[in-house]
Amino acid sequence: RSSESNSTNRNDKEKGVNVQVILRCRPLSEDEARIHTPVVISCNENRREVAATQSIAGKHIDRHFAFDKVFGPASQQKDLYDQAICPIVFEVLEGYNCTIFAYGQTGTGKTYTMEGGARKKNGEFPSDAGVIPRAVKQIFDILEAQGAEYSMKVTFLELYNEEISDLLAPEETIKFVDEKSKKSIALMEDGKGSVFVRGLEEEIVSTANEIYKILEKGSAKRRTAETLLNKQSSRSHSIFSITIHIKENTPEGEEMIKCGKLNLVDLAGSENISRSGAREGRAREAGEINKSLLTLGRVINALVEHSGHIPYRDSKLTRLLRDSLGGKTKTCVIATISPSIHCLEETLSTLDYAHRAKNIKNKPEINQK
Ligand code: ADP
Ligand code: ZZD
Repeated sequence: RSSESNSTNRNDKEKGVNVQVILRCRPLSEDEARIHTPVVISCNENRREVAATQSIAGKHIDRHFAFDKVFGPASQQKDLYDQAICPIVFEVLEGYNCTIFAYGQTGTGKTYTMEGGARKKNGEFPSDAGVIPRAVKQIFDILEAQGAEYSMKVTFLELYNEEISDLLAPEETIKFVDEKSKKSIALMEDGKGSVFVRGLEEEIVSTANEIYKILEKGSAKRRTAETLLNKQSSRSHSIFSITIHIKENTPEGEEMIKCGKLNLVDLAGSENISRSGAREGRAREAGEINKSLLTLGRVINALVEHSGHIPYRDSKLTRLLRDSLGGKTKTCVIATISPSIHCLEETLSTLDYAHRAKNIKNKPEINQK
């Protein structure tokens, strides 16, 4: 196994590995089903294909897309986790940095996929729990089973209108943090091309329950800020990160520290960021242009077209997640869509976007000391 993973590592380093793109289509809601909303999406999970088809008034749409994995409307949270996310968590515990993005139109299931159903009062793990709580659970289960010596810290931030707020900052201070104000959180460059958030609260954790409590605190804070400041949650990005240091002894008896980081990113709704930019005018007038999301698209384009200049520096999101886009992090995008005819235009835009992201290559490296 070790020689196999060594040769894989060599390949990863030289040729790079593609961003993995997963497509998930939600079911029709009860209301949509009741009024017999036409379905225009069909998913073939075995062939890993999605088709968008519509035929009205002599206008035919019939487009097919292939992805690394496809999850249809009947897919369960556990299926997606076990098949697509579980292997990524193993890689984090081997010392890789990994990022999982959820991308899609508002209402297609980004939050359902990343967070899932609410925590149960009786402490039971909800069957509709999403990627974040499942990843947390798996990380602790594995570390406990290995009897590993480890330390862990988490951060949770929100990006809204190019302002970072710290969802873990102590009570009341829904600090607005931008480079101008003094005690603010600021994006800083570390001199090696990496960016970090100065002043961001890092919580040291040692149990899954502690993380769940932190998530609860962070979510509550997000909701309060939303109400107080009249934010539209569909326009904010959230990034929850877990960093794990694991102490290991080599067969030679030397001590070694492996460090892995998992970034879980729930992006703002992709509506208004159409590929052609055609609707940019109208959206811009409405003040709805999301600079970070727009820049993310431009970075992806620049990376896949191998244009010399990659505009990472044009937004906070792309500065923060630079390493996930053409860098040393392993990246996975979960694109979410609706099956409804009413969403077809946005769905096609999401499918195009996600399909393009498949061509990004990263060069993952293990962090080892
Ligand atoms: P978004 O975060 O993209 O705006 P949500 O996660 O809020 O979307 O999902 C919108 C609605 O659809 C929610 O009521 C959610 O519970 C439901 N939903 C989304 N995806 C699924 C799914 N795969 N299975 C069942 N219900 C889903
Ligand atoms: N989507 C749910 C939160 C909501 O909007 O209420 S589910 C998981 C990841 C990130 C943030 C919150 C959660 C969530 C949760 C629910 C209730 C209180 C705190 C956190 C969750 C769900 C299952 C297990 C752990 C955490």
